[in-house]
Amino acid sequence: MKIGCVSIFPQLIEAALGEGVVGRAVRELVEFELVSPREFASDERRTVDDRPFGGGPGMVMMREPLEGAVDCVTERLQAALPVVLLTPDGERFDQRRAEAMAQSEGFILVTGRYEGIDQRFIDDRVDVELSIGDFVLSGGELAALVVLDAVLRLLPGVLGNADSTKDESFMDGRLDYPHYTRPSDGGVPPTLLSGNHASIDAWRHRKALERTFRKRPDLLLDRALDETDRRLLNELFQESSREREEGRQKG
Ligand code: 9D3
Repeated sequence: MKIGCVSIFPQLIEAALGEGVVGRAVRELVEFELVSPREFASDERRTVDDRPFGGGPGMVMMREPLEGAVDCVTERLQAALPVVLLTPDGERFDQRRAEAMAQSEGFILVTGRYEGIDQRFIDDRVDVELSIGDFVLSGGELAALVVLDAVLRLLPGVLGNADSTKDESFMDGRLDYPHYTRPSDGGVPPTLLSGNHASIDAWRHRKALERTFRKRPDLLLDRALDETDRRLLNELFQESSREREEGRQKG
């Protein structure tokens, strides 16, 4: 896989890539090129931002240094890769997108600072705009690292444990079941200590669905449910209606 990254704080990106699962992926499995727009500023002071036409607060990132950096990364990677801009007004990044990106040839992440980016750079060069959620960061670098982490851990050979991402795509669209470890005294659901793997699987399946229903019912809305899930959800719904009814009677 080929990944390019454009940022005026390359040290921030680099620091995070030194360690852990993602660091190893980048060193061993990814052709990675990191370039700062400052290298493509045209003045002595390496200016990459300027005041907005029309006035107003804040500064705007200039198009030329960004274009120079994207061209440089493209040249070094020898591939025409999609340019992904991290921006608060992008489409929401999610697991589905991470999976698609993990199966691609690669991409170039572009991060911004300041109030915004010259719209002409976006119009001419950006293929996808992504946001990691509805909160305000001080720049796109941490968002780019979030995207990198989510994508790179999906590459074959990154996790060490080849099974654990499979299990995730099986559990896709719902929350995890609760986990327990030693000591086994008290509070551990007896099924988990029974050694009966069919009933353990059934218990985990039901708990995963129950947690999703209680904490993130929105996740159940966009997925197709099979027969077992529909039956379990029906039971959970009846149970919670009964609890609500009892609550009302007690006051
Ligand atoms: C007043 C308008 N602001 C938009 C909410 C301007 C602005 C604030 C913060 C523009 C850029 C930023 C820096 N954030 C990112 O670059 C960013 C981001 C984010 O702030 N939240 C969630 N996802 C992302 S991806 C990039």
